Amino acid sequence: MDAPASGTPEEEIERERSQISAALERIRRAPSLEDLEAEKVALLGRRGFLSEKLRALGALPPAERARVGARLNDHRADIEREISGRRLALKEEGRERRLRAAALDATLPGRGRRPGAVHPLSRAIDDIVRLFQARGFVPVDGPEIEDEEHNFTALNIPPEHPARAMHDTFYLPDGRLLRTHTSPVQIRALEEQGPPLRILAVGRVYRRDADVTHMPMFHQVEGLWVDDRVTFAGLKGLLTDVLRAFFARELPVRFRPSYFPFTEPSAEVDVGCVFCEGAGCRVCKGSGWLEVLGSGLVHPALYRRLGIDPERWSGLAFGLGVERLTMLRERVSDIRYFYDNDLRFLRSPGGESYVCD
Ligand code: 2U9
Repeated sequence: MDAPASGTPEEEIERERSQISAALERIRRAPSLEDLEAEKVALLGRRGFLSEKLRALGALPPAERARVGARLNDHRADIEREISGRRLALKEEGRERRLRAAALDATLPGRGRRPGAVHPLSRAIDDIVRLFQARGFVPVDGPEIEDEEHNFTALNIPPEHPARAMHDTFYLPDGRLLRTHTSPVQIRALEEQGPPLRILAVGRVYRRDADVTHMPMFHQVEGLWVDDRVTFAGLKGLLTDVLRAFFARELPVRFRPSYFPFTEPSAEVDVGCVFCEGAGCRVCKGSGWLEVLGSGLVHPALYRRLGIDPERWSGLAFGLGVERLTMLRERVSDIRYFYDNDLRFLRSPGGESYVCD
């Protein structure tokens, strides 16, 4: 503010008016709330322009004091009105600036939320385990590094048996091996707890093999139910029910005679082709059937080796490859998709690019 005025009262009033109107103009143009606050302090603060003027009132004669006082009050009211108007305007400008900075186009389509999903193989394992648990089977674990005794010999696969070569085993330098099936888990359960038992061995197995339907590591589920009255008819009923529940369809199921060293009799289990409904297609090689399981009654030689009486106990056994069953259920054309970790596949395993035609 200018220095205290000297001159005629008219000149002084005129100077004061122009000072006030300059101040009001600064208020209207204040670029920020901080500048506005500084202006307020300079005009209305304890040592501000108006306070100095008011203090000077006391020195005036009473008649003039009232007049000048009234004028100063008018100035104060003008100043306060302009300040609160500018404050509102600045706040509104700030709000608009912030909104513009966070610009949101409400007409854009939503990005959506992509929740995680359980891997198709884990989903299949969960389903299979649940179905067998509902039928009294108890899941059991065992080592993935095995010895020849538990992986082969105890299963009636002696050293020179061609089945050993068929399994394409990974051997460790010390003669141990990566289990080629989950059967040794069940041998260990028979050794440790003996019959009666109803167990499910689920886990990774390893074979030197790799193409569109084979991986060097894959997952098996094997079941073993040993009791005093287990029958082949029971085996057929059990597996038929579980397969229909797994595929959620009343599929035709057939048991075809086969050979495994650890079961006698043995049967491979087929379901009506889920792709062509039995008419014959590329996947079922024109047969109308898909092989999904191996099964049989436990070979008496296994019991004898373990000191279990084959006259007293009978058992059913089965084995399945989780990847194969999942490929059929989800219509996946290449086993390697399960392990590529490509989110496009994982979000839609049966999606167009991955299905069998
Ligand atoms: C014990 C006794 C018997 C397990 C069985 C199969 C038939 C079978 C294959 C299916 C596809 C393996 O993953 S696959 O290549 N399995 O065909 N497995 S019976 O039999 C046993 C297991 C343990 C003590």
